Amino acid sequence: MNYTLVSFELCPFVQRSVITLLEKEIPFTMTYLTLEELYHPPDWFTAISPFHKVPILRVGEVSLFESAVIVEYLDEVNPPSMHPADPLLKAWNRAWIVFAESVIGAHYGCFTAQDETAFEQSRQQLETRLAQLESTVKDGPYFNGTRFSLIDAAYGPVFQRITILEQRYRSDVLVKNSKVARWAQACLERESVIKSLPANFEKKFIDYIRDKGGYAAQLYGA
Ligand SMILES: N[C@@H](CCC(=O)N[C@@H](CS)C(=O)NCC(=O)O)C(=O)O
Repeated sequence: MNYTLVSFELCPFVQRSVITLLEKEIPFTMTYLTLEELYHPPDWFTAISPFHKVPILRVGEVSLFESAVIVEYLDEVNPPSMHPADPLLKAWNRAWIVFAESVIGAHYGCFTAQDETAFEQSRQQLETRLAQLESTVKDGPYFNGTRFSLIDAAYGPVFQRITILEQRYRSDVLVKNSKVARWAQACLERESVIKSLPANFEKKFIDYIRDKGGYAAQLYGA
């Protein structure tokens, strides 16, 4: 099967699919939307993306949307599965993959905050979310132990972004939650997670924050 992934370079949701494709050694091609095209989607993109969001996975004539669904599809048709085999544990993993979107959202709120109040609100939300996550993490190094799973592919991208910004400013949000911090480190060191980042990602990410202006730009963009 020939897969094409429609992407935007800074998107953590796209990266989930890239990590899954790399882990499974599935060949694929990428098409990138620019930031301008993401804000003002061209007709070809609105025709295949019902919510005008990336990622889109083109599978023949079908355009799949929603990153969690895309990776489930890739996992199902390209065994062995990257989910745990036990149905209850699999459902538990899926539930916490849904939760990842709120971690990504809280972190997005931090690095796009226009004023200090908005920043502190998002920061607080991120801390709450990571503390909730802490209670779910076991012995590691990955969420399910020694085996890298779809849930690690879901969190790896947000751990990368949190780490980049923590290194530029505050350095406590991950460290406060030691089990999450250890899990994050294992994900950061995973080859597929590293390779899923586009070239010069950190510079592009910081440029994006700087261009958004406001409080976060002062904090992280210098
Ligand atoms: N729930 C979606 C979220 C995808 C998403 O928010 N993508 C962002 C880029 S990171 C996007 O396309 N934003 C454009 C828009 O919201 O119009 C998924 O998991 O695929």
